[in-house]
Amino acid sequence: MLVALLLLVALSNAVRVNGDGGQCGSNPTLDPRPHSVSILEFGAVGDGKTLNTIAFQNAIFYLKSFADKGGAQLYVPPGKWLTGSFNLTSHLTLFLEKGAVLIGTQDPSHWDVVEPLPSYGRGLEVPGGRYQSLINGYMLHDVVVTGNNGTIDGMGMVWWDWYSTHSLNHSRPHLVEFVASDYVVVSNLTFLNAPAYSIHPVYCSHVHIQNVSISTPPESPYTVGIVPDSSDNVCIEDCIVAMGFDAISLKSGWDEYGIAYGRPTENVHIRRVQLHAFSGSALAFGSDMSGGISNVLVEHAHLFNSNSGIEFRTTKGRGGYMKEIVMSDIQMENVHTAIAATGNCGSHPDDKFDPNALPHLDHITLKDVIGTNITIAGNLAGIDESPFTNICLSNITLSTNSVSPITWACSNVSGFSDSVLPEPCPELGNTSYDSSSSCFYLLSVSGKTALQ
Ligand SMILES: *[C@@H]1O[C@H](CO)[C@@H](O)[C@H](O)[C@H]1NC(C)=O
Ligand SMILES: *[C@@H]1O[C@H](CO)[C@@H](O)[C@H](O)[C@H]1NC(C)=O
Ligand SMILES: *[C@@H]1O[C@H](CO)[C@@H](O)[C@H](O)[C@H]1NC(C)=O
Ligand SMILES: *[C@@H]1O[C@H](CO)[C@@H](O)[C@H](O)[C@H]1NC(C)=O
Ligand SMILES: *[C@@H]1O[C@H](CO)[C@@H](O)[C@H](O)[C@H]1NC(C)=O
Ligand SMILES: *[C@@H]1O[C@H](CO)[C@@H](O)[C@H](O)[C@H]1NC(C)=O
Ligand SMILES: *[C@@H]1O[C@H](CO)[C@@H](O)[C@H](O)[C@H]1NC(C)=O
Ligand SMILES: *[C@@H]1O[C@H](CO)[C@@H](O)[C@H](O)[C@H]1NC(C)=O
Ligand SMILES: CC(=O)N[C@H]1CO[C@H](CO)[C@@H](O)[C@@H]1O
Repeated sequence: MLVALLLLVALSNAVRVNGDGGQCGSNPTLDPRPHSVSILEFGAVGDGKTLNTIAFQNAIFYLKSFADKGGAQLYVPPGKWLTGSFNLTSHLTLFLEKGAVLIGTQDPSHWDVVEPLPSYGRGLEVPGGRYQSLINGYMLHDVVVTGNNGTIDGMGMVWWDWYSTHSLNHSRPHLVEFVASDYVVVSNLTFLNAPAYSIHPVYCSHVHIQNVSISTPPESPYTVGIVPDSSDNVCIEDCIVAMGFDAISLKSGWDEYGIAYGRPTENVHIRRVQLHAFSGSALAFGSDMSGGISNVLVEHAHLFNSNSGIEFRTTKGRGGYMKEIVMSDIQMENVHTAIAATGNCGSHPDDKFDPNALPHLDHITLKDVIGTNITIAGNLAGIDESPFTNICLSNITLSTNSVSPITWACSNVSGFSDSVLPEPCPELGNTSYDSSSSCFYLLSVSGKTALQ
């Protein structure tokens, strides 16, 4: 009897996101949900004018009852579906058909205000609460946001204006946010005009972001594409991201709040991505990294038309670490600074931060990189009391455009290099890379174990 009961419980928790969700080793196999309803059945009108928030909330409330029956799909047909923020539920697939555009309302009163994230202690831009994202998942399990190239358009223009004119009452919302959730898939969609971030998994495990296209205009202030934040087992693959600020940015909390929360971003695999970051970095680490960032593998990335290609940002007071990060097969074009690291970047949430909480940057490997039209090859500025260590560069050729007389600038860093052009600063040595055991360590990311 007891055994049968346990079995039933196990079955009813059947994971619909099968395979190794969050790992790039194999595709997540998405079993079709046994039930599907259309948003039309909840009175939604796709005319771009009718506000459909209640229809989405009601549909999802109804679909909650299928959570223990294998889950359900909410189908959104072609049309322009104006909505305010809504919450998803577990064992749900939100499917946007080709020609379906989910449009975020520009009326802030239709965006709920929620508590700040504990690892940040306050809103990022304005102290206190923050606007909830357009689409939210809170403590969910097995959720898929996908489609046949449907679109989620945040209509961020008004938010960018409010940000720039300091008229925001709360920090800007994101497009899709998952908090404390696992087995999450976001795929086959286009994301446009995010007010702030486009996809933000925070305190999540097993997140798979695949084949999405994300963009905001170059002038949009501090808009970011994908932000894995205090999350682990994350795979990002086959994505095209073009943003005003950073394309992909890994984070893990802010100063004393992030240190206290103590949840790192780790075991992240990023591959086959095209990243364009107008005023920020194509691939950024930090500056909010107080919970630590480690075990990250980036492969086959094309970084172009960006202010920086790869950038590590931190500052005193952050604590935490950025370590065991390997990037290989990187192609860069039209990038101002190819590789940047700074130990003096970013502000503090309040005056309660501990200035003696020093961040550590260690064991960063970058290899097989080719770049054209680069202005500065590397600008690495570590922290006096906590120098950046074991930066390993190998087989890197950056063609610089002679706009700047400086190709490398280094302080408070040390490392190794082999076959790097232009020749790096003496701090990075020119020892044979192969003979330096400090460049070798075991990296185990998403099913891949590699001696780097
Ligand atoms: C959505 O979830 C948040 C918790 O993340 C909650 O505060 C809010 O009330 C929920 N909104 C609705 C409409 O259920
Ligand atoms: C990527 O998504 C588009 C629709 O957005 C789809 O047509 C295409 O087959 C997808 N590619 C892969 C590899 O899944
Ligand atoms: C996906 O939709 C966007 C517009 O929302 C369009 O620009 C893009 O070409 C489409 N991609 C594919 C593969 O159909
Ligand atoms: C901020 O709040 C004030 C006072 O409630 C309101 O008049 C203003 O429209 C709000 N601004 C935004 C951008 O929501
Ligand atoms: C993306 O779309 C393609 C083509 O329809 C489909 O084969 C694939 O399973 C989808 N992938 C995901 C992760 O939804
Ligand atoms: C070189 O890159 C810069 C951006 O760093 C860009 O403004 C410029 O147009 C590029 N030059 C060429 C020839 O592509
Ligand atoms: C050096 O990197 C290039 C790609 O930038 C790659 O094609 C080549 O095979 C690498 N050489 C070695 C010796 O690994
Ligand atoms: C790098 O190598 C050159 C000669 O190959 C040598 O003169 C120079 O001192 C070396 N620099 C370092 C930092 O080892
Ligand atoms: C330990 C160390 O190398 N400290 C240096 C850090 O960078 C500053 C500015 O370049 C130098 O003045 C320190 O000597």
